[in-house]
Amino acid sequence: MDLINIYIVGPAGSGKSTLVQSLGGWMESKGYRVSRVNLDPGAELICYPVDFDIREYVTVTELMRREQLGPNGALIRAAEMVEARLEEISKAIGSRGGDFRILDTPGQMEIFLFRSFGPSLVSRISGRSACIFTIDPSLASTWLDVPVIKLLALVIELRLGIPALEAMTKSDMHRSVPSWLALEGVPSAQVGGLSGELASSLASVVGELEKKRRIIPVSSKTGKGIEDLYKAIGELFCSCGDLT
Ligand SMILES: Nc1nc2c(ncn2[C@@H]2O[C@H](COP(=O)(O)OP(=O)(O)O)[C@@H](O)[C@H]2O)c(=O)[nH]1
Ligand SMILES: [Mg+2]
Repeated sequence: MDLINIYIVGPAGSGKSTLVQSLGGWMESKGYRVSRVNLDPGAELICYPVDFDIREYVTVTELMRREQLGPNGALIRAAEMVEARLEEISKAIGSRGGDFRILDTPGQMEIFLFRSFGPSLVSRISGRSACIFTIDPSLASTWLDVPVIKLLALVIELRLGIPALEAMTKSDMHRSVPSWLALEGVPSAQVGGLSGELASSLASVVGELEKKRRIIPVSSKTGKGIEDLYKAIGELFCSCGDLT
């Protein structure tokens, strides 16, 4: 089986690092070899065993101290420093093998997506690649949020050039997935006001662009949904859904 890179991308606090830990642990329990990569120069504590750590090259804390920068300025500076050493860094990451390489991306997803950091790195690292977009339940509180989530997933695919799966994290914190999350369109009866009209128009445009993907609820705390996520990764690469 060719190595598969899985990039975990999502807003700060959406459960990326915890998912690296739970998904990696689950894969290992099934006998797969997994390497874990931290690409977040701003990470403080890391909850999983790291095989490659970007903080060996640059850390936000050190930049704040040395260059008298605030946290956002230091993060941008860190991204610039990574971009300048991309060749060396991607080679070092590429030397960490296994069946799966799970890559934890910076807390602030815009640093990874909208600068050259993410797209350039993804294009340099060997193996087949996919991305998991981690959606915090608080980002999905009404049906108006569906087109926003779907649009963000498309932006991720557009910027990184790899397929994205949508995972709603922390599913143990809500009793069931709201029915509108499986929505293929926004119910016209609910459309009202500027946001409603916009969401409805966006939903029809996004619906045409997006492959019919469901949002997969997962909990890193209980392990529920981790196997579904794994199967969805399999389906991206092989129509039978079996990675082997
Ligand atoms: N209840 C619950 N909390 C979670 C889960 N996943 C992550 N968290 C918590 O959410 C917070 C942010 O998680 P983290 O993985 O650091 O997010 P990141 O910034 O996206 O890497 C932490 O306090 C985690 O313990 C989950 O599945 N269930
Ligand atoms: Mg993190």
